[in-house]
Amino acid sequence: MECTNSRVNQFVAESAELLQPKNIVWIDGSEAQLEALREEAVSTGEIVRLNQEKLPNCYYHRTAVNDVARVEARTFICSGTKENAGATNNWMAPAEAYAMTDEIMAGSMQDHTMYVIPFSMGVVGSPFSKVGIEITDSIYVVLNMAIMTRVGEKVLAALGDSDDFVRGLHSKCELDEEKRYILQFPEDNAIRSCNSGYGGNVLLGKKCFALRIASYQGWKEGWMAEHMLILGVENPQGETKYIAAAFPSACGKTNLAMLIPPEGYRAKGYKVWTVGDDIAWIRIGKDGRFYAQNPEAGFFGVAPGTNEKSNPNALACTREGTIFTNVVLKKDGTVWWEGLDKNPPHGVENWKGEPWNPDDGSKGAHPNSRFTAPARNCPCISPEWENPNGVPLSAIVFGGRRAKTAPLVYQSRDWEHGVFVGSIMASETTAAASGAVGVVRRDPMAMLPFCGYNMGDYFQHWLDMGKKTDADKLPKIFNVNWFRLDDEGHFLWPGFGDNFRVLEWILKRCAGEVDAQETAIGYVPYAEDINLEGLDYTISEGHKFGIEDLKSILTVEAPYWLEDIKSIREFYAKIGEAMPKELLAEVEAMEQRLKA
Ligand code: OXD
Ligand code: MN
Repeated sequence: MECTNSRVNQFVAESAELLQPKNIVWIDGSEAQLEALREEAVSTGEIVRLNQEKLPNCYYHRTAVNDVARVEARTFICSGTKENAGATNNWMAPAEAYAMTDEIMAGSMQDHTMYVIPFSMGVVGSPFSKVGIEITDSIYVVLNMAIMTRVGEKVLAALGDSDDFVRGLHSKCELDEEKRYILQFPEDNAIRSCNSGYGGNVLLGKKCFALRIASYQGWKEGWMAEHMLILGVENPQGETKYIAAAFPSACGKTNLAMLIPPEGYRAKGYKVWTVGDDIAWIRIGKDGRFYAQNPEAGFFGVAPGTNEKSNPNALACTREGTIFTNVVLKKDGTVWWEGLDKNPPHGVENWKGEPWNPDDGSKGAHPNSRFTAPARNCPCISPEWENPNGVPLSAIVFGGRRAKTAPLVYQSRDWEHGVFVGSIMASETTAAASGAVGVVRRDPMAMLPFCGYNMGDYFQHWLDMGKKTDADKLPKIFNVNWFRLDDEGHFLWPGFGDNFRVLEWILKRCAGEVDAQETAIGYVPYAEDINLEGLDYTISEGHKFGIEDLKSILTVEAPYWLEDIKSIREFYAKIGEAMPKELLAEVEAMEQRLKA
């Protein structure tokens, strides 16, 4: 494969000079080349070929035991000044970061092949899309990138001789935790990742590029890169409305993206279409509306808890062409994880490769074990998911895990207030599960670990985006909370498919078809306006869900909110100087309304 882009060639040459690989292989995107790499990785044990009858074209991989998740403490934004990274990011001066990783990575590929992966985030050639070049010494990375992004020759063709590409450098080195670094250089369009082999740290197209670098690019170029799923709701008339939604990790984003509406709705002809499950790039279209595109081509989903009931669509995605990481490997060459079914296998190998039985008292699959599955496998993939112009958004939804504080759903008063609602997003840690009000972690727009610049500037960018178009073209902003608990810690709302009832209310609000009550925090539904037909949910023994329960989870609990305001102020204070004054004024205004 020939590359004529001199900047790409220069980046590859400089990388080779540093890494000293045995040889260099360019990924052309052909099935023949990928198949040869699978063969090679199977022969070295890097991946295991699974039962090709039951799981055609599926493979299995284990990461090192010390390398199973993203490492936020070792993730740095290396911008010119500390101020540009802001108080919520780790910062390292670029010169120091390059010198440090030069030393760590020098000669690290001496006995290895260096792979060069040209990849596109977004449909190749779309005006939304961006190109990256990832250099890596891992075939596992190559194979995952080939699922999660569009790779190969066609990407270089689309790039032409442009310099607008992200330079991504990954080397596994010794997988030494003390020398593990995930470095983003937003001002240089560059990423460096070393001493890890875990997806979130090494599939550089995902969090590193499509969120950290892209959020910075969006700020500079007038668009947005967000940690959001995108879904379409089709009504019985065949019209589809689109929603983008941001939730912190582990709040069921993939489940919501692939939701199946309750039976009664399906009978009438309602349907949910998945456009994306993790990342949305949002631009203002020619008509002034906000359009969202999923820059990825696959799903890097958490396996445990995924089953025929919780998410049959996700499960269906994994039946072909999928790579499983850190799950249980069964003797018949299939896989298992906690929550897949009620028949845990016996006498198998756990995620570490040790002999394992379900009564051992340990988990067979790592809680953060993953599947990497092609989006095209998804039974409900939207016919619009590869539309080069993205899909027009009716609503943006924020959400978190709050035991008491937030109601099931509320709508912001306007765009600016909606930005405020996103900025105060939070989730409670496990203490919430036992009914106590847990430890609150603020996670604005679910971007705390993924914003590539100063969070205060990021908020200002959101405010500015709202001024770039007419108010009636803007998506309406909502907040949901599927996780309200009673005093004994039972979930008061059924969640999963029944969340469709809330999406229906949201879209009715967008169309101006339903009234709402104005409260101190925003517009809350009248309980009668949320359709409960066919809802059958038992909250706890002898307690069936009814309209009174709905009313209770729609109430705004002023004391909890006043308590929350303290933590909001602390968080805003931490952001400091860059904090937009509009949002500071929103806190004051909300406090006044709560006290009134
Ligand atoms: C993810 C995350 O892996 O948000 O998507 O952590
Ligand atoms: Mn995510």
